[in-house]
Amino acid sequence: MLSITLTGLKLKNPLMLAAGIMGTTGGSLKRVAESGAGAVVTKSIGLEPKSGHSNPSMVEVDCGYLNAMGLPNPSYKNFQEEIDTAKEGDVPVIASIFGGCSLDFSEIASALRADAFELNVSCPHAHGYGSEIGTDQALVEDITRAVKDAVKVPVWVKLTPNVTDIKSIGLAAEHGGADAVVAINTIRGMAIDIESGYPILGNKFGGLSGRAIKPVAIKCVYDLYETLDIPVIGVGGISDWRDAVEFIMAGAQAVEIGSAVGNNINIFNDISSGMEAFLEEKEWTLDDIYGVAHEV
Ligand code: RRO
Repeated sequence: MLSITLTGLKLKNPLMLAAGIMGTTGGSLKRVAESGAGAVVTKSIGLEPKSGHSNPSMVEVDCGYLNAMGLPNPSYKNFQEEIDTAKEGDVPVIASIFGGCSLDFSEIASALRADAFELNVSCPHAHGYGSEIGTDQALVEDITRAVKDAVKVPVWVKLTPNVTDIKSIGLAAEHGGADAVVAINTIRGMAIDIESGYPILGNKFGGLSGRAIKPVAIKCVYDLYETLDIPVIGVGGISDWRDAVEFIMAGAQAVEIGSAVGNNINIFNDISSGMEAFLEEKEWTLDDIYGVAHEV
């Protein structure tokens, strides 16, 4: 009832693990796959091993989390084995990758075997990476095209909400040949400890995720659906089946779940059952609700 074909990939449901959560080892990705996810996305992988920003790198705030992990990863040169282990979970494995230029991205993508690539041009706190390049339309188009030329599998581009007009960046990805866009990465934010007066995160600022960002993500998905011809994948603050339905109504063909997986690894099964019961009661299919908010 919930199965879909997304950029050519067959998914048993439209609920995927978002990049950055339980995505650094093949074992944890496999565990999420076996817990009901339709697909899993790895932690973002770069050219060289990186230890990330200093601690604290994550803090709980009202309605969400602030993180400045700083792209910690073992390098693509040490990651194929993890992807192969994740594949034992029998769902598509999407490699999230990052770099500073199109050459970095194409080197990594051509070396890894994955079912699709998600290009991270949206991390809000990484000097020379992420949103520093993902706010430049020409760079986004160039990087997307370079990866499309280097691989035969679908290429998704994960967008930053930290821009005035996300539609123009989505269009740049589409012009570069992207098969889908993913919206959104975290929203730049900060917290200060009032006893000491110091910023709490080791990196001083970071990215906000969790419930607080859902309305921002919904608006981005809604706008991208109106503007683009390629599928939009929604992510940001999903914690129950109602949130997933809302994203699909806004125009997402599928969704990714991040922060909420930290509290409940069974969330994929919980959301699938909730969505199935809702659709059955309404006598609707996924197709009936897809983008329905645009019809009013
Ligand atoms: O590693 C991180 O600090 C990180 C990444 Br790569 C990202 O894309 N988004 C985010 O909030 N944190």
